[in-house]
Amino acid sequence: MRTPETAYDRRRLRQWLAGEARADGVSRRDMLRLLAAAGLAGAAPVALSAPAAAASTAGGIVKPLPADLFTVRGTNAETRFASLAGTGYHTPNDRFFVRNHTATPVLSEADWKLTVWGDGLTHDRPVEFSLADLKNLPAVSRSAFVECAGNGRSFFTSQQGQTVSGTAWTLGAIGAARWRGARLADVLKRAGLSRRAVDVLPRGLDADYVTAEGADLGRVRRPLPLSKALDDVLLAYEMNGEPLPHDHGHPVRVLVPSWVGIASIKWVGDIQVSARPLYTPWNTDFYRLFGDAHPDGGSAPLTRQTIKSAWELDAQATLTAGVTHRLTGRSWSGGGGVVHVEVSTDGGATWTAARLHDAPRRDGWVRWSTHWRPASPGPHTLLARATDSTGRTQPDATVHNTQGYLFDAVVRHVVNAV
Ligand SMILES: Nc1nc2c(c(=O)[nH]1)N[C@H]1C(S)=C(S)[C@@H](COP(=O)(O)O)O[C@H]1N2
Ligand SMILES: [Mo]
Repeated sequence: MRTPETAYDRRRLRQWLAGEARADGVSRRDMLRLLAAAGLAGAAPVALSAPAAAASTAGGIVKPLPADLFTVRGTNAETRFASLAGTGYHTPNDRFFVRNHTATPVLSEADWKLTVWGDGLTHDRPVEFSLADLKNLPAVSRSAFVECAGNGRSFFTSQQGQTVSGTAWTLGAIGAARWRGARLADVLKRAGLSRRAVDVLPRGLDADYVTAEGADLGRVRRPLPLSKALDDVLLAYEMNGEPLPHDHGHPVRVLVPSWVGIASIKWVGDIQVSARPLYTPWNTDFYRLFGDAHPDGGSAPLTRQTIKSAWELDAQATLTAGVTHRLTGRSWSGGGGVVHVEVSTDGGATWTAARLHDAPRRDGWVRWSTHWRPASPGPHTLLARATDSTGRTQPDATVHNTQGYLFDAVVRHVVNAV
């Protein structure tokens, strides 16, 4: 599949080979592996300096994480899907999942500023924006989900018997919110965007990310191609009508609709605008597909999210047999709005259409419901399978990748009738 990002990535890598790209905090080995995968090799790449060591920080989420709303996983908190039943279209801020590489920094609006800098600006001179400056630009509201690329990762193991690395999310590493903020395009234009600009690199103000092996990868940052940066990306300062909460990037985060969550950098403090392609560990070693079914050096950097469905029920939920229940759930896709959802209550032997409660929405999910009367006590397997506006339907199994990204298969949700 030759997506625009694939072609763009090959061009970037060629430029790195020619010494025209920058790779900060990326090992030479990773760059060489990517070059091999893209079928580019030959010239000797420039030497890279070794990353400096730093102490790792303890995880910390500011908002309360009651057990009926969240499952805590390391420095992260997964939304319990059962807690979304009846909450409306947007995920309330108090139950929106949190994915932190390190810990939530508590930043003040008054002290915050955004620095836009780099050789992709016309004057190559840093330009600063206060929160008031951002609010003086035209405000845009948009409804979009943020979903971790690893959402559903645990099912590679529990359903497919495969080993993957990373946080063992079930399906709750997603939330949909109404975001309000300035267009990144307006900020870049105001800063003086040059025609030479190719990459935009937002960077968080949270602490350096130190891997389990002790490598300091620097602050969380991932390059965005200029084409996406100028398209539909926001610098959001409101979430569901409230100032952005601390855990979700207060006072300002990047919001990249339909793309993997890592693109939506929280607590953004500076944005490098570059005339040369940029690499960070977040578009080299992470957020590509590696494994037997993928090119040796990995796929192109991940962009759009995949397609999924979830029941608003706990795993192993208990339901009364012989009684009709109204069951609810949600389905979503990064490829387009969800147009159809089928459900099965007998492990996949028979399927019926679920009733959809929302029109198909790009960058969003649809709520759905079905009625079911468990005829007999005992375990039953519920399945839900979505189809999006591009015609894509959830498969029975997901092709394995070592880091467990983009799980899209139908999940087998076991409940117990009593
Ligand atoms: N600065 C910063 N931005 C970040 C992260 C982070 O750890 N630090 N995590 C990313 C990842 S992997 C995801 S999935 C989303 C999660 O957003 P949320 O915590 O608001 O749900 O934020 C992204 N932005
Ligand atoms: Mo993520």
